[in-house]
Amino acid sequence: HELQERMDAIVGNGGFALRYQPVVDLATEEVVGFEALLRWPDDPRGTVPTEQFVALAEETGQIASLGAWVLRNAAAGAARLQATTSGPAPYISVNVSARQFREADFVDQVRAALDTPGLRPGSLQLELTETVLMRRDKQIDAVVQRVKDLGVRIAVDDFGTGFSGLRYLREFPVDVLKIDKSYVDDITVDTRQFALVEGIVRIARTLGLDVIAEGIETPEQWALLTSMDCRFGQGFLFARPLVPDQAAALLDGPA
Ligand code: G
Ligand code: G
Ligand code: MN
Ligand code: NA
Repeated sequence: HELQERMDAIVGNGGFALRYQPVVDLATEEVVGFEALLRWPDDPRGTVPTEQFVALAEETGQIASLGAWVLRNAAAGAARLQATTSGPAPYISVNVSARQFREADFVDQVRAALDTPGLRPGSLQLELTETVLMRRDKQIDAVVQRVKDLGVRIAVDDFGTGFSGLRYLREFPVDVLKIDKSYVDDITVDTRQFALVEGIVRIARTLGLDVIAEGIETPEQWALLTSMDCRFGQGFLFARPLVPDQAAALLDGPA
């Protein structure tokens, strides 16, 4: 459990890193927001994959302090990005794991993040996976409602990869569907995959939800998504997860 000890030390030193991947309006390529992505800090022994240490942190309970660190730092990073632009304020989207969502002080952590000086009201979004929505109960519903009341938007991450059915879309105050990369990958070669993505886009529009296609890597994928009126996207075609200075460079400068 060497990794576990190293993680404790890093959280203690505030030493993780965040990258910011732009979300763009597919019609205009304008950056409308960023997804905060957690990275193990550079160390001589190489970098640990995020899935791996997030999963470990969930098992050990360290996700509580790690998640709090992410929320705080993503909010501070977003406030700095928003201060660099005279254009519309980009939002910040933060991944929240199932166990983090159940921490007793989660709503307080969100409230604290929203109190970050300079962070524009309404510019925080939380990404929940279908796993969270699948295991919904009174506690989860109450937490979602409380963060929604604080003006936070709720996105369903990795949409289409869970076994959650669609019922929660009717019962749950979701704002955004993020179409998983695995659906986007084959839309240019597989007409069934194309039809599925088109169907998701239509469901989102009918329900009044925003939709973001994830993992766009080619101009052909971009063109097809635009042709089906998928409004937003992210992926390596537009930008990889960026350090703050690179992210700021994509925004209009100060007036
Ligand atoms: O950035 P990357 O592709 O390596 O992310 C791998 C996985 O880790 C993704 O599923 C992503 O949602 C998750 N992830 C990235 N950052 C965070 C974070 O801050 N908190 C949580 N819980 N998961 C994250
Ligand atoms: O589970 P989630 O959707 O949060 O995962 C986001 C992860 O996907 C991030 O780690 C990010 O680095 C990765 N990612 C984002 N865009 C692309 C892309 O175009 N191609 C690939 N291979 N990975 C991507
Ligand atoms: Mn995500
Ligand atoms: Na995803």
